[in-house]
Amino acid sequence: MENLQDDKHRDLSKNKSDGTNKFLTTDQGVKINDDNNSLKAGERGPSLLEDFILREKITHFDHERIPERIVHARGSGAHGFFEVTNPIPELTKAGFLQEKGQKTPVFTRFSTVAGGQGSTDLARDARGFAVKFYTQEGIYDLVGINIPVFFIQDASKFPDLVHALKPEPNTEIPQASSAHDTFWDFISLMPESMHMIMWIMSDRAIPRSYRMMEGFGVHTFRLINEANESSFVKFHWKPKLGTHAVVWDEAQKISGKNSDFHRQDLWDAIDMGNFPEWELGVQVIPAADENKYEFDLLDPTKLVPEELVPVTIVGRMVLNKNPDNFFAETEQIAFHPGHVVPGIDFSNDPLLQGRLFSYTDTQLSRLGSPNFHEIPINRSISPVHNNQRDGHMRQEINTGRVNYHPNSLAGGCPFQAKVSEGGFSSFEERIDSHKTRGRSESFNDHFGQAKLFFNSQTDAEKSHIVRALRFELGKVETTAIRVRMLGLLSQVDQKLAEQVAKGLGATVPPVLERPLNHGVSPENEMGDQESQTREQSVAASDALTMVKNPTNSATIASRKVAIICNEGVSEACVNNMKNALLKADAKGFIIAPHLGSLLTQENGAIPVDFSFLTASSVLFDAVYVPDGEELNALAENDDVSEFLNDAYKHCKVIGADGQASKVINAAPFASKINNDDDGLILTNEKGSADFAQEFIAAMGKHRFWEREVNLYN
Ligand code: HDD
Repeated sequence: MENLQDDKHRDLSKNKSDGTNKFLTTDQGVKINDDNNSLKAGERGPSLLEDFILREKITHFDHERIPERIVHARGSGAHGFFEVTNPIPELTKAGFLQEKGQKTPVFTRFSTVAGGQGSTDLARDARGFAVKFYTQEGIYDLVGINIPVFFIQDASKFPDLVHALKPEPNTEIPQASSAHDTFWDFISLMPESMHMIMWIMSDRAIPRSYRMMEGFGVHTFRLINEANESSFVKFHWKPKLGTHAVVWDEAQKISGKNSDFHRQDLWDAIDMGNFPEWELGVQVIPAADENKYEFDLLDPTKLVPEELVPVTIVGRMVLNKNPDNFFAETEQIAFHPGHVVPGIDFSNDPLLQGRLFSYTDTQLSRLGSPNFHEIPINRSISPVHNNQRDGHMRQEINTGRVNYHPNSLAGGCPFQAKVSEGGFSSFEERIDSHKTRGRSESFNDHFGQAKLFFNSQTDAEKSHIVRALRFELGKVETTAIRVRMLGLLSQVDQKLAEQVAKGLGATVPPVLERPLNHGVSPENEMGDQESQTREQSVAASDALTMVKNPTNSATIASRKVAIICNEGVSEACVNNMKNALLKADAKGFIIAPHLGSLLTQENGAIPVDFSFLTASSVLFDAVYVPDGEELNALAENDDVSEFLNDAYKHCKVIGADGQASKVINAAPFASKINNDDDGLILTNEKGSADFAQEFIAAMGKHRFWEREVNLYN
């Protein structure tokens, strides 16, 4: 019997472009006649086991999920390219860094660390920044984060850190949040984490967009040149759009309004042709300078201040294509810090050394097979020839009978490559030492750079750190953990600790004579190595703040402005602002009490993008209320008040022209307005070009922190 109920939707002409017809088939290629009904013994009878079409479909469905990543489960990625702008052959023989203009395809995946796959994008967390370079010499993965340091110094503590950070095992609460007892219990006993804690409590941990984050390789790596000379290197990604964040109250609200905020932001930007771009920079430390600094280059809780070693830009990365299929590409991509190419090598950083084991191991259980390199997104573009064979889901059909080396039957093929032929050889570092489980004394300074980071922040940023710590420790139920944390914070900055303590209704304990050190238990606070605070040769660094970050400029490219309108809105005002925003590469969206369109003052109609139900201030960078006729109704609308109040509270630009100031003056924050507030742009004029320019210039200053109560100063 023919079963073509969907005949009326058929358009076979659309399906011929790739030369195949697009009939529905089974996985074995058999055309399916009815995909809507299972095979039954009579129309009202039981289903038949014989129905291979039903069984195949359900079986495949039953196995559609693979284990999520143990950390970094939630992420988004995109394709793009890396282009060399400043070749560095004198430092590295890596083929993809040799010539100006040389391009290498990349796939980049951004992620949060703690939450599960369906968790919110706006958690307070580090963000993964992992780049796969498909070079002519094989795959190179730079698997970094948006923070230049890490919590721990030795890989053996990573499972403990992650156990403590993830939801507590008895309740599986909380999701994607470090604000709970087990995390802070662990941290309060691990003073080496204090530098990273300062970063995580700063606004770096709540980025405005993946496109507005710096990226860091964290560890010190090695570059090796043709002469086999090695230098140490730190990798940096610098975003073209500057480094920006949201505020914590905003982050929590975004999590409710659109928990896919960062994922959608990345997708939409690429979809609209606003391709995000970063510069790749290197800090190069000559081998002879290995022991020159007050910190150890091998200690991943330390950064190299840019004042000591400047960042040299070597190229740029542009992400210009969204994946076609999230699962096939973003989910199945397998990164590994051990995927390196000749010219790049490892340092002895004990965290990096442990990572070199972990990543392949995790892919084996996550992707389920040693053949994960054959999944299209993971495939090298340079040819792969070896004697690795078989295993689950093997794709390659290797021919011939020789699957070993050395051999004579295949003429010795595939051959080993000499170094001069591009063969990888590890840097021959001389090691003359005792086998030990110890940790170098040069790793003992746990507070020097935590202070450097904190002292580099502006007052507003310090205040945000106080607020974040009050929030996080305020969620901790065990008093002893809070007190231990206050003790550690006081070793970073006494006033910081006191301000946090005030919010917790606690007092800062006196500093222990010998502070806690590497992971000691509370009963045995005297470990065998002391932690110290070493004077830093750099007291403060602008590269470490977000407000004064050198990557920032007045660009508002790709920013979103909410234009709050009602019936009778002035089309002239709306168009004036929309056009000015477009010229600045930003975009205005019409938000109104209802969807559809609005009748304008000029008797035209403008389409509405969002209603107050589906939009919220936290999803936009600034708010504008244009002149119009039904402004009293807007002024009395609770949704509008909340919209404007949030924009004000989150220190965003708010503008109104013509009669629309009355809407601002009716908002709850009106009594607090300070005449010096440069983020409030109000004019009686209607639709003036100067007004729009002033609004855009104010947006270029990003946020107006003066509105906040400062908790530090
Ligand atoms: Fe890791 C994933 C970055 C320490 C073990 N890590 C993972 C991802 C990033 C990082 C960006 C996600 C990659 C993706 O998008 O698929 N990890 C870091 C950084 C670290 C770090 C910058 C310290 C400097 N990681 C670290 C240690 C270990 C791991 C010390 C284990 C000893 N990381 C893993 C893992 C993951 C992972 C369990 C989970 C999924 C995956 O590898 O592919 O193997």
